[in-house]
Amino acid sequence: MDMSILERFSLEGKVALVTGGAYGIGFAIAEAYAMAGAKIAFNCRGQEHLDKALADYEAKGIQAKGYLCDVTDEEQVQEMVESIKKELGVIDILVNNAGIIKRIPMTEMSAADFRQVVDIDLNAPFIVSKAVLPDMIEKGHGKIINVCSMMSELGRETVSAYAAAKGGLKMLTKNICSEYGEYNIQCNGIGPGYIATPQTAPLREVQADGSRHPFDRFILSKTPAARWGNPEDLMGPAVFLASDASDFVNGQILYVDGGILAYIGKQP
Ligand code: NAP
Ligand code: GCO
Repeated sequence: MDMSILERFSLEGKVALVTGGAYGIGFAIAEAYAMAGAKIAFNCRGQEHLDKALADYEAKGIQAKGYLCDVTDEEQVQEMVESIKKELGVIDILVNNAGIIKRIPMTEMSAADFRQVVDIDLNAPFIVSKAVLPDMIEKGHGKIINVCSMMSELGRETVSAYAAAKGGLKMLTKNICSEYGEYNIQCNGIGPGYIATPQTAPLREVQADGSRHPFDRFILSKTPAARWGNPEDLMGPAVFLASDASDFVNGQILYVDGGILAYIGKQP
């Protein structure tokens, strides 16, 4: 009997690694994967973040495995992947979610700052993908989801390093698709719009006079949905990209942006 349509979205028996899954978008994606039946592994750099995340997953009934691992460090990544293999099994689903942003005008940005953003947001997805691909090839299937951005398509002031990294991540996604699609490995991107997480908190800060941050107002004028996204808005699209339902989807970036990329913006 053919798989039912809902079974196509099941992640039962799968092992998922979500990098940077301690909070924010990564936490929501990992939670969704657990709800769909997957075993969850996540990592971050801060012990405090790790401890709080384990408690937060536990509070949702999720027995996640957490690892202290800087995704830019190839040795730490290899060790983490080996530990996950021993404790949970071979990684079936990788979400390259860990990321940072530095909002600095390019002419004022140091080369070191530029490099750090590119290192975490682009080099690290290469490092972690390279660590999980051999087992995916041997197993005959795998899902890699790269967390891209509006800045994979558009620029804006002060985010030169981030946009360069996320633009590169879009092309790394297409290249992993091209190089490993024949092994039944699908590599797609998910492109969140403006999502309310700690990373965007400075852009939503309430002003001294109680008014909305100018950037907050700007984003609401540019979003047909007239709201910021929440990490929960990414849960369904992320499950789709990790499941059998997307086995013939490869090299695509699925934008979850409330319509920003389609819209010129509300007339002032
Ligand atoms: P966030 O709230 O700042 O969380 C980032 C996570 O990544 C944290 O768990 C952080 O934990 C971890 N991390 C950062 N650098 C790391 C490293 N070198 N090694 C391991 N873990 C690291 O960010 P977010 O808003 O959830 O964003 C998650 C991803 O979505 C990022 O790639 C971001 O670029 C992308 N994105 C965000 C938005 C948005 O509007 N929020 C929109 C589009 C795309 P530690 O600091 O403890 O390591
Ligand atoms: C910014 C924001 C954005 C979001 C996201 C949009 O400063 O413009 O941080 O970059 O994080 O990437 O998709």
